[in-house]
Order: sequence, then C-alpha cells, then structure tokens
Amino acid sequence: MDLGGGLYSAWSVVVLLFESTYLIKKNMNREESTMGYTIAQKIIKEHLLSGDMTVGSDIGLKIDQTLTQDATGTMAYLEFEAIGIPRVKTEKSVAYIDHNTLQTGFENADDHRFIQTVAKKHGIYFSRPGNGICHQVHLERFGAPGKTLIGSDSHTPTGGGIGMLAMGAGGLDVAVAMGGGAYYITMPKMVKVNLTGKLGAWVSAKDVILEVLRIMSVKGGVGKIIEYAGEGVKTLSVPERATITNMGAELGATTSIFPSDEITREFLKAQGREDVWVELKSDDDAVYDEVIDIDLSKLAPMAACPHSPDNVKTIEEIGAKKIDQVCIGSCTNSSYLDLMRVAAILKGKTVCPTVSLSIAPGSKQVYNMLALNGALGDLIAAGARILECACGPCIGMGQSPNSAGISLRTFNRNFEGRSGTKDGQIYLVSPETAAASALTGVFTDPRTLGDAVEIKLPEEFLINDNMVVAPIEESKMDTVEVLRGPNIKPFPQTSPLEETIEASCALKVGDNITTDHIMPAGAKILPLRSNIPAISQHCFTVCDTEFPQRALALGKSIIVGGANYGQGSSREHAALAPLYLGVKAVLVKSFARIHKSNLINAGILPLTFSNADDYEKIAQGDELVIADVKSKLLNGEKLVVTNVTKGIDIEVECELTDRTRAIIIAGGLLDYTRENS
Ligand code: MIC
Ligand code: SF4
Repeated sequence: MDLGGGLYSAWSVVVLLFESTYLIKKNMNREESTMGYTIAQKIIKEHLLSGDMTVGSDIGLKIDQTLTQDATGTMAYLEFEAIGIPRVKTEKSVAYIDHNTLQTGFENADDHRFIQTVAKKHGIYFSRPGNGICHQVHLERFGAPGKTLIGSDSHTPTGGGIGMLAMGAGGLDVAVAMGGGAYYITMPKMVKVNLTGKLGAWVSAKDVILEVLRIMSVKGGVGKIIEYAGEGVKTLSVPERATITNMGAELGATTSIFPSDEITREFLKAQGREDVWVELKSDDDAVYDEVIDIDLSKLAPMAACPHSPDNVKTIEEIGAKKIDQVCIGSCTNSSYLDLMRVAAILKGKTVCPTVSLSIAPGSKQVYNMLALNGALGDLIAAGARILECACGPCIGMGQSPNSAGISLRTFNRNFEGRSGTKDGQIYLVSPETAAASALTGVFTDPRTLGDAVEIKLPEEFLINDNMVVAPIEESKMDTVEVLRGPNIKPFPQTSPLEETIEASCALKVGDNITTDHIMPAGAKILPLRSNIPAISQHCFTVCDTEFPQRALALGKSIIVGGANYGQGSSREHAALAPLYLGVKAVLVKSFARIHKSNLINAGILPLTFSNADDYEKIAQGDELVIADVKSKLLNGEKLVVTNVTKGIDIEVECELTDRTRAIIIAGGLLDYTRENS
C-alpha cells in the first residue's frame, strides 16, 4: 500500500522530534511533589518524555515494548512502513498471530504472511499462529516489571500482572512507538483497590475483577489507573493477577497494575527469566484519588450477565438456569493454572449431553504442558472440544451459540452479537464455574463441588520458544521481500478540518456503544481488516443495517451518541471506517479513552455535550452546522452545534491538547506529520 512517498521523510522528521524530547528536562510539577509515589507513578516518572504528572495533563511516555496482533497488526505495520524508520527502536517489539486464525479464504493467510515478512525486515519478533494469544504469551515470555508496553489491543494491561505499565492503543500509536516516538496519554488519577483476606475455596480471580466491575461499572475506570494493594495481593499468583489486570480493560481504565514482589520473581524464575525481575511497590505515603476495599474471603462465584461486563450477579442469585454452551479460554482465563483446575473438575466425568464445551488453551506452553502431564487427556475424555491456542470464540471466530442460546464463557466481553449469534445470551464466569456448569447443564456454583482442588504453579514452566521467529539482522534487511496480498487496500482519504462543518446526523445511538457495535468482528468481517473500503460496509450494521449506505449517500455526516462511546476494543477500524464513510464529527455525552485517540488520529472531531440533556435536542436526520470550527478551536472559543432542522443552538466541548488540536486541524495524524516535515 502506498501511503504517499513524501510521508516517509515526513514521519522520520516527526519521530526525530519525538526522540529529541528525550533530552527535554523531565517536568514533574505535581503540586504534591513531596508526597510518595504509587507504582504506576514511579514507572511514569521513569519514562516521562513530556508534560507534567498533574492529573489531566497530556504526558508523553517512552515505550520500552510493543505488541500487535494480526487483526490490528496489518494497519499498524503499514503505518510503521510509512514512518520510514528502518528498524524498530523499542527494546522489544512482538507481532502475534492469534485473532484471524480461521482461514476460510486467502485474506487472513495473506495478512499473516505480510506481518511475518514485515516483522522480519524491521526488527520485530514474530509469534507464529499456534503459539498462543498475545497477552498470555507476552506475560510468559517477554513482559518485565517496571517496563512500559503498548499494544494494539485493549487487553494489553494483562502485563500489569507482573508490574508492567501496559496499555492498549490504536495501531497508529503503536507504529509511532515502534519508531521511537512517545505515547501520549492524559495523566490518570490513581485508584487503590485494597485487597484483604484470601479467596475461599472455588472462588477465583475472575470473581475479584467481576466484583470490581460491579462496584465501578464499565465507565468507572475512565481516566484512572487501578493499582492493587494490601495483604490480599500476596495470596494471588501471577496468572490470577493477570486475569484481574486483563479485565480491568472493561472498566475503561488506562491500565491496572500489581506490585512486583516475590511471587512475581517466582513466576519469572519458573519462566527462566528471573533476570528481568525488579521489585516494585508504592511508597507508604503515596496518595490515591480513590480507595476501594475488597475482602477476598467474602467474595462468591459470580457472572457478568448479558450484555455488559458490569451486569454482575452471584451464581446463587442466577439460580439453576439451563445452559447450552460453555467456552473456556481467552486472554483472561486460559493459563496453566486455569486449565489445570478445569481438568481436575472434569476428570473422570462427562460433559452434560445438552452442553457443548470448548476449550482453547492460552498458549503453546500451556497446551504442551497439559499434553505432557495428562490433563489434556482428562479434558478430551470428558468430551471437551479442544481448539487451537488462539482467541477463537472470544472474537466470534467459530463456536457461535445456538439461537438465543445461553453460553457461559471465561472471557472478558459479552457485548450483544459479539459471539456471532445476535440473540446469544453470554455470561462471563470463572473457569471453575464454567467447568462445574458444563457437567450439570445448569448454572452451578462450583462451591457445591466439595473440597477445593489445590493446583500449584510449576517450579519450571516448559520453555520452548521455537514458534517465535527472530528478525533478520539489520545489515541483511534489504534481502527481505515484504509480501502483500490483494486484501491490503490503501488508507482512507483524509482532509484538513474545514472552517465550517455542515452535515446531517446520520446516526443517533445510546449509552455504552462499544467498538464492536461500530466495527463488528467475527469470522466473516475480520478478514477485511486490511481493506477499509470493504469493512466499512459493515460499520454500525449491528445497530442499523442502512447506516453505511446512508452515510455514503450523505457524503458528510455526524454521529450522535451517549455516555462511554467507543468502549471496548482498541480497533482503529472503528474510526477508519467512519472516516471512509464521510463522518466528520462524533458528538456524545462522553468517550472511552482509546477510541477518542483513534478518532483524533483519523481526523474526526470528538465533541461532547456541555449539558448532557442536550442529547435529546438532536434526532437522526437533523441538519447540523458547526460554524467557524477551525478558528474557534484555534482561539480556544466554545463550539456551538446549530440544529438547523429544529432551530436550536447547542453548546459543545472539544477537549483537545495543543498537540491533538493540531492533529485535528491537519486532518489526522498522517496529515499532521506531513505538515510538520
Ligand atoms: C477484542 O477483544 O475486542 C479484540 C479483538 O482483541 C480487540 C482488538 C481488535 O479488535 O482487533 C481489542 O480488545 O482491542
Ligand atoms: Fe483475543 Fe478475546 Fe483477548 Fe481480545 S479479548 S485479545 S479477542 S482473547
């Protein structure tokens, strides 16, 4: 794909500019400069390239590691190529193949080949299909306490389980970080989740994060980092901590993090990587903006009920409801510990005749260890359908439930339609609840299973990195041909911000719209991730099948939405498809963090209602005008959206920093780069 030859040099200049910020004296103007630091603040302080650490400030961070997966990776690497920097500048960058592993046509296989060759050339490690889910493998083989990691996947905070500052980001942000550029976030508030006590028998790490979601909701973490502390932390192993930080993404949080302690050291030692261990803990006088207390001993097995991860009830409250399907796996709950517990529950029994049970181990390491110690035999004998180690059903790649089917999944998201069955009823549960229920055919509290099984983490994991391909040496990189299949299509056309936007409201949606609503995934649509014109035809079709055609016919349009718009996946396609369809602005009650950055990177104006009640003053089809938008943004004046159809003026906010304002005015990050070269 040609992103425009001039861009190569343009990007190089910008990346050099980013790099020069390394030399800028770090500015840590926290009002409370004498107070101690939280764990996250310590890592931020170490990596701060620009901005000050006052909550709400725009800060630029040096990124040590990056990861991509295949569904977002093709775009990220096309963007990296456009930067024109020959080799990645991070300490470690890894490209995983784990999402689009169902190959029903040439598209996914072509994209894998592109990623493998582009990675080899530019200094990126390549984790082959079959090696496992990016977050699980990264935790096992590459993550390191105290390092920064960004990944083009919203569950990158899994790395917080070993004390990394790990964040989900859009593909373009990951591309910039690979080129040595800073990653910008708004300095978050700090939340301490103070854990006391110890989990009871059959109660699991999944129940801890479900409790946090019940308390905080899917928007409760926006603009915050969740830090786990207290005596209870010592009772949780690394895989359990990683389950909690993984699903912290569902809080909308910037990230979640655990201390790096002796338990972390033991885990890394068992992975043959004790050398990367460093101790990390918060200062005694660290100040948190919010504190949540959870007594682990009081928790019960829980489920997130359809269709939101914060719709939490106890299994007891749900009662012995009949189920149709159980899926165990995903980056949340597919560790060695999880699957050994499942195997112990299933051993010598048979899955209920009316239930389909599928199990996808999180990594080749987990899969291989289960095969060697016999646990895999127990799973197979019980009737489990063993899937390859990949995202699989979690992203709708197979195993869609029957019509209106009730499916218990150990995953992290249960958004409507994500399973591939529109009326599927998805409940998110722990592996223990999933396995117990698979045997009985009804929701079953695993505490009814009797004495708990005691599974210990091995002193040594099985280490075999033969499915990770190292990049070629820099001196030989010109010998590598990057192979591009016909599925890869150009980046959509962008244009600078107009002085006045005149457009109709092409779509009005409600609260908590996910990026799965905006840009659905699943086996049919995921293969189009490298083809924006084609994938755009599916944009918002979960909400309104006519939207893509209507938006294209209108030429220019505005989307109106409610609170927490764009929660969930980091997919930048949820911004690139609207861009292709002519969406100029998105006006909502509030945004989720990653999606707002993706809109800005795509040059789409992110607006919020000054008064949330004004949401009622716009209907789908209304003609809207935002006059003098460019000059007002430049002069720091309030923007007004005039609803011409209803004859009303509505005040709106456009919260941008100097940097993001310049990006919007230029028409997106690519154009901004071009202009600044
Ligand atoms: C998800 O869980 O929704 C995904 C699929 O992993 C996404 C990334 C994508 O859409 O490719 C995510 O979490 O960011
Ligand atoms: Fe893959 Fe599911 Fe994890 Fe996303 S949430 S990375 S689709 S396993």
